Amino acid sequence: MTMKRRHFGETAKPESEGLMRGRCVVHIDIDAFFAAVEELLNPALKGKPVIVGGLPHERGVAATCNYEARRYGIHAGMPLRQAYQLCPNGLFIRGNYQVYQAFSEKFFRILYEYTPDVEAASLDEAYLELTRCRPLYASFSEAARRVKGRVEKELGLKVSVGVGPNKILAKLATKRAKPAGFFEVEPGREEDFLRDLGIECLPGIGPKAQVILRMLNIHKIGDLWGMPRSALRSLFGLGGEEVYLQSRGIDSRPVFTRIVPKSVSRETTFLEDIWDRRLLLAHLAYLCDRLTLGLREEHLFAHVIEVKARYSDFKTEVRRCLLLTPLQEMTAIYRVAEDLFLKLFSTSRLSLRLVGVRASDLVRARPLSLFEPYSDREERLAVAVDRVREKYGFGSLLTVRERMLDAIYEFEPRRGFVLKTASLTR
Ligand code: TTP
Ligand code: MG
Repeated sequence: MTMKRRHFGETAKPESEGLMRGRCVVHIDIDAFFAAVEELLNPALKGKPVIVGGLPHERGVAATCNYEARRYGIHAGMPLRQAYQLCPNGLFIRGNYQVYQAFSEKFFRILYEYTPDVEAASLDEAYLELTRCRPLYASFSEAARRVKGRVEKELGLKVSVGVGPNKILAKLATKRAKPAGFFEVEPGREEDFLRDLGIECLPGIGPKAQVILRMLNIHKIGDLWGMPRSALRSLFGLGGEEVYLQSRGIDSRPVFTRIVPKSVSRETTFLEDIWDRRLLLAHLAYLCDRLTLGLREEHLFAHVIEVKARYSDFKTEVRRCLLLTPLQEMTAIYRVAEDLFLKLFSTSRLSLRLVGVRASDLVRARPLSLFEPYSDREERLAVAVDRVREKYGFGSLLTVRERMLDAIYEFEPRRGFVLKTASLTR
């Protein structure tokens, strides 16, 4: 990273070169996150295949698994039953989202000590832009290695780190580094790095695009370079443009700090299909409660509320409602969700296997309405509820409707109900 001294008479380079030297983006991702936390909490699991997401004969899918389990072909998103067939000796764990979240918060606190430019890509994954902090670091790679060391020491979890001049290259470097490794794409080495990577590594190439490209005998990123931009465009539309740029390691996206998420959602599959309307509404109310907690934590208000129902025949239906005044409070959102749900359910002749609620078109602040009298009563109530829950746990304050779930689920005053997909019970 040190700048080479230039002698007089050498071809002049722009004076600003020192300032303009490229970006440095670090991508960091915890290895087998949920499973690694479980191993840390219970060392007896170490060295054995661990699958998080539910018990072997439960419905639902694996949220993740450790690398030992991956050797059996298990991966995130695989139905638990299938995972069990592949690895009957695997240790299946429901998981605990709140614990993972606590680890995630600690993870991000460490990252912010190195730069304010941190983008949370998910609970266990982040981009750090070090470019602005150049004066603080003699070497970016050194700084990135220090971040890795700190996180591993303080969290007790292994992480993989990739360094590059932009987000796509940093992310691909992390992929190369997994598990527990460090990989830097040095300036000028981009082509060498990309050439032999499989096309499936590019985020713009999904399973369908892969099939098409493989039929054209294109398997590696280097093979894509021979395809004209127009050919990619006619094959994949606008996505083709993305692929054209990604395959060349071109990516001008900034690292977004505290971006507004596209949506926040909560859903659950039931232990058994449910027909009882009151019980279904109890689930819906509980999910709305969890959802609005998420919205408040992020200071978000939703312009769109969506309710999803999956019937016993797996058919899935969604109803949405557009709100002129965005909402955040539990009671208000539940009212909308209940209305949407009843419209769906009233025409159904089947019982349900899943219900979910999603808030989207999110904004950070509620615009003041000119037409409605301003009242912050519900907001103040929500703040009071949060305060009680902070002290006594989420389960300490629930509506009567929500408490109907007592009949079905384990109840923990701290966490609330332990729903079916416990690791995703947020
Ligand atoms: P990932 O970082 O994609 O996966 P991972 O950390 O388990 O494994 P690795 O990064 O080493 O490949 O996701 C982080 C966590 O998010 C993961 O531990 C569990 C959760 N998750 C789900 O709940 N459902 C999913 O489909 C995926 C992919 C992840
Ligand atoms: Mg991870």
